[in-house]
Amino acid sequence: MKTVYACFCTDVIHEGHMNIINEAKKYGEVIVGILTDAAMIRCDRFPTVGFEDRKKMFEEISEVSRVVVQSEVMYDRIIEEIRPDYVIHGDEWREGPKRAIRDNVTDLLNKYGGELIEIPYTKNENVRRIDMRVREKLSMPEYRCRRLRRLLELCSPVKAIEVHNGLTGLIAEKTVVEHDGELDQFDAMWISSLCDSTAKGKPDIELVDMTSRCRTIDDVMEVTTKPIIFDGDTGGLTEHFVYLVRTLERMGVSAVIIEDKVGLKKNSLFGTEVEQTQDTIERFSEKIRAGKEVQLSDSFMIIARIESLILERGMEDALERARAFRDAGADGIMIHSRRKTPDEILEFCDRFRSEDADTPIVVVPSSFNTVTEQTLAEHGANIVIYANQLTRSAFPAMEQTAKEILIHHRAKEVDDRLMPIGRILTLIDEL
Ligand code: SPV
Ligand code: MG
Repeated sequence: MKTVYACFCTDVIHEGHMNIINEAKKYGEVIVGILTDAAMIRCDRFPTVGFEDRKKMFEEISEVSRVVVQSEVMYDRIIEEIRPDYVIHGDEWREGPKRAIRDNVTDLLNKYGGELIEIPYTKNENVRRIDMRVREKLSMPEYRCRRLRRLLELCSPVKAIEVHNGLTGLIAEKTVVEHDGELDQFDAMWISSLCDSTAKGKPDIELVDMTSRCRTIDDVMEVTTKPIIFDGDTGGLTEHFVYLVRTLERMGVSAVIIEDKVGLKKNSLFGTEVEQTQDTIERFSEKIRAGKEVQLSDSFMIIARIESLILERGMEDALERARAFRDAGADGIMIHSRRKTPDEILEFCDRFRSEDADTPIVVVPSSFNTVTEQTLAEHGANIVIYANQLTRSAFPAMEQTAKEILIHHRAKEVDDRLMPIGRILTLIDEL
């Protein structure tokens, strides 16, 4: 009996999947592979159904003789293990980043004379609706909020990118790349105070009020499913911060990061060039404690951001604060630096990790941007935030276009650089 292998990355079995299984059956014994959660988030999206239940779903199909676990997006290991006569897949992977998986499978099959069977992807209203439902579920507050904690278990590190409106949210949500034979995408979104303020033409001094910042969160949430980490600046007065915690939890935000500064907050990347005051350990710990006390769910995270290195108060001060804020209940520590090299960040991570193996560490490599995610993770960082790069790339492009239109008194000269009208009209999916 010949064997046919089909890997599925789905929470629901619909007619498209059954079509693949029925077709596979014509060629031999059907072996189904189920992607693990960690592989699924690289290749497609977060599962809404647990791994065991996804596996069971396929075990219950009589046409399937065996269900196996595929723990990597690429097929090398699984093909070596089961050496199927055929691999079957829908033809949608001929386009876009998933083409890399197809190339990987054909290379592997060619080595021993295995064959690829491709069948037309089932595209109809019913399948589209089912897909939309899964996405909507992922965007619901309780599902979205708790996924950051799950990501911390699955990814090393979790990668978040700055978003400040629906459009940047869509970029964070949908950008998938193939590189070096692997697929990758961002895991989470960062709603930066700097970029949210800049998008509104305002300075980053806690001038944009929380109502307006929550409006930004809502715009992002409307069109995305990935977890959100909110830049809560100083958190304001403790008496106000507790209300913010409740609001963010209700909205489905996964974490708020608050920084240990008081008074008129200025952006950290100014460092000591402007006057900035660090809060006392006691008072900031009290703010964290108050936030944790009002929090209702188990999932929401309050992360304490330490500004000692930014304000040149030294490593010992940073570490003392990390211990104190963790003991006050902080669910994670963000350590920031504006040095060009990552040395002090890595030293902090090493020293904090040597005494605390678990508390998540968050880093923002804006200035020390030569360091890779892998190095940061090796030193114990759990979340890496790309805090402002979307805004900083969009602004010069827009400014250049505005200048050239003024110079040429027409738009023809800029046209080659622009997204085609056809693409912008179809960029946003309709319901
Ligand atoms: C932000 O993105 O608003 C931040 C990070 O707080 S930083 O600008 O580096 O201070
Ligand atoms: Mg900020």
